[in-house]
Amino acid sequence: MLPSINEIVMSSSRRLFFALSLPDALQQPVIRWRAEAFQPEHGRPVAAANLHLTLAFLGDVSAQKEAALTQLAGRIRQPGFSITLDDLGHWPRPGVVWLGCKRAPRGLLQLADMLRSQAARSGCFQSPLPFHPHITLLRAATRPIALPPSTPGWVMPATQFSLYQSVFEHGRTRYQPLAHWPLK
Ligand code: 2AM
Repeated sequence: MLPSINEIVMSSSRRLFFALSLPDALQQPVIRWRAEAFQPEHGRPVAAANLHLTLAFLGDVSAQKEAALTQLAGRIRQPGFSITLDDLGHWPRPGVVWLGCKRAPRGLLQLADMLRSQAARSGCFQSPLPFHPHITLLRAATRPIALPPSTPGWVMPATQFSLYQSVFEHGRTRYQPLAHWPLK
């Protein structure tokens, strides 16, 4: 049977997003703390290598649009910044427990705003909800949870941002970095 137009379009598109990855040095402290703070029934822990803060979600993007967005991202000139990870929350509807910041640094807001505007202008649907910077720690967390009163307040340096592909294979989601750009 011949593939439908939809199947042809989908096969040449990739599910992409711009994000800051959690630096290697913070991955183990965060997952050790998470193991103490949460029980297995609270939700499914996100793999250490997948921990990231999304700046702009692009959805399924054609190769042509991906090339245009990559070029625009490469033109962004911004200094680095640090994010204090001192906030924690639970969104029961999507079933997400997240780590975030009480005060988002201006650099983070500017970078996300720039990438989200470029994405919108390129035709990628952007949620009308305000940007809420967060690192998803647990998924499938739909039941009520008593959250720990505080976090250790790790300081996360952001020295680069990246374009990722979300790849679903063998029943798992993996985030494949495609390109990085320095913040300096
Ligand atoms: P989440 O962690 O809050 O689920 C890759 O899927 C990344 O893009 C995740 O960080 C995810 O956020 C985010 N994401 C997935 N779908 C999205 C959507 N429709 N709008 C905004 N962000 C989305």
